[in-house]
Amino acid sequence: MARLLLRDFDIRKAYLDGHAQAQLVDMLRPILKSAPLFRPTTASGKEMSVRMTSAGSLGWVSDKAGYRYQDLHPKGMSWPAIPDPILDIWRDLASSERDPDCCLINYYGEGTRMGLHQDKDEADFSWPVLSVSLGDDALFRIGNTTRGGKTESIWLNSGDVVIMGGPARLAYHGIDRIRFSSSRLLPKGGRINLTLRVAR
Ligand code: MD3
Ligand code: FE
Repeated sequence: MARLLLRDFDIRKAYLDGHAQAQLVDMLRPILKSAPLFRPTTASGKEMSVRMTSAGSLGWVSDKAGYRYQDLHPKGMSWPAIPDPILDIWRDLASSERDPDCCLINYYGEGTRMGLHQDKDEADFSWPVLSVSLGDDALFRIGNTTRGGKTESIWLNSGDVVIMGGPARLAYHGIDRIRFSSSRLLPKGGRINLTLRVAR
């Protein structure tokens, strides 16, 4: 397992082996069944290309009323619990003090991207955010804590885990593109990204 530091982003290449990745995907199936993926709209009314849902006591939603964490899925059901093997990754790499209250699940189909943005909807930025990549390769772009300036890009592969703490926590970041069908982990292709967060 290689460890890479890029602008305070702590990247663990191949933290999860193939077996562990397949196990995580199996655990996500019932979650996606009880809390289906939805396509969020921005406050300006545009649909995002990524589809998402959450596990945990809180989930992230976005609609005409804005971005926020809330305790119910847009369709009204509670979010499913975060499976223990996912919490174990957080406890190993992010914090043994406190568990995350949100596991955001992003799904990238063919052609999906996520523009450069900051994650600022959480109450306390001193908690890190942890990301787990599953499925197709993704070109991840890292910027600065203010808009503009030079950026750096790195390919994230299935099984990679990234920890964003300290100065990286408020850095602009995004996904420029995925290499659709580059992985065989997900039968229909695409990429799942899990982000674990302390939202409140
Ligand atoms: C840096 N997700 O869900 S993961 C997001 O691959 C998000 O789905 C991307 O950006 C994805 O908000 C990137 C890496 C990541 C996640 C959260 C961060 C980087 C971050 C929070 C703060 C700083
Ligand atoms: Fe983000």
